[in-house]
Amino acid sequence: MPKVLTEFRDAIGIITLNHPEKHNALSAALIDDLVDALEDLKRQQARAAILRAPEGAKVWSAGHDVRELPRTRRDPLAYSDPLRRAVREVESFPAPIIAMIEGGVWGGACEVALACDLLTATPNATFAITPSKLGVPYNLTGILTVMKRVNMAILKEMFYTAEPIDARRAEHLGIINYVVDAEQLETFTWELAYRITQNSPLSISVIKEELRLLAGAHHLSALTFERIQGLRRRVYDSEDYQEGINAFLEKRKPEFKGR
Ligand code: LCV
Repeated sequence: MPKVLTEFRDAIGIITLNHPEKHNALSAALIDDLVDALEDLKRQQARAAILRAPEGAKVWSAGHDVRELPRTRRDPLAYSDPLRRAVREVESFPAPIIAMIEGGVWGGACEVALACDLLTATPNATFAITPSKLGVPYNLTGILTVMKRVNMAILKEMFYTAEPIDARRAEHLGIINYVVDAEQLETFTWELAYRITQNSPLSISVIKEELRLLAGAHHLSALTFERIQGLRRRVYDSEDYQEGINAFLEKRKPEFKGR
């Protein structure tokens, strides 16, 4: 059973995350299907795409599949990690992607949603950035993705508390574009996508790529990069990293010791 469903009409692609048993956790298999769906829409020259969960979803996506996080002192968010691949594919897709959010968006799924070009959401949607809850040392490009959308004061609150913020607050803060009642969300989002498809796809795709390049233009020396990687390694090599994952799998609150 594919873990994402794809539709295409009027030059708009609709990708629906479709693994409800695991709350659309971003497993390697789901990400493979997501990337295939984006490739397919690229071939069909989609002028806009909508990334959504099934109607009425209580959870848009539960984030990285915690069961797939490495336990063997390996970087959990390395370049080849499926989550990293998904974010790169979303950001480099040659047309605008609108994340249409119902329900909770957790962890790495928050990064995928915020990597999209626009976000629409129902009032009950929530957004939580959760690495500190699991003991995961988020990676530089992942932090950069969310930094592009969330101002530093709010981003620090989201990273440090790992608590969800609701769609109204996110809209007020400019993190998402529109909050729309559930009954109108699909039509509203479709019409937004349709208006985009009536403009020049060539102009829009080059502007999207320029914005991606300019927003990502941060100089980091090799020394700084290696220093950060060393700091991150101390975290994913730590007992706390193991404790965070064990606590999740054992459905209990983690007890972090700072070592
Ligand atoms: C695997 C899951 C998951 C899941 N993975 O239903 O950003 S980082 O660095 O943190 C990154 C590493 C990351 O994205 O980490 C994941 C962050 N995600 C979260 O913290 C959300 C974890 N999930 C939850 O808090 C709850 O599952 C929610 C609130 C999403 C739904 O709660 P609910 O009570 O409705 P369950 O918790 O009972 O989950 C149903 C099944 O889905 C699995 C969960 O283990 C359970 O499986 P079993 O039925 O086998 O016990 N599941 C949920 N999230 N991210 N598996």
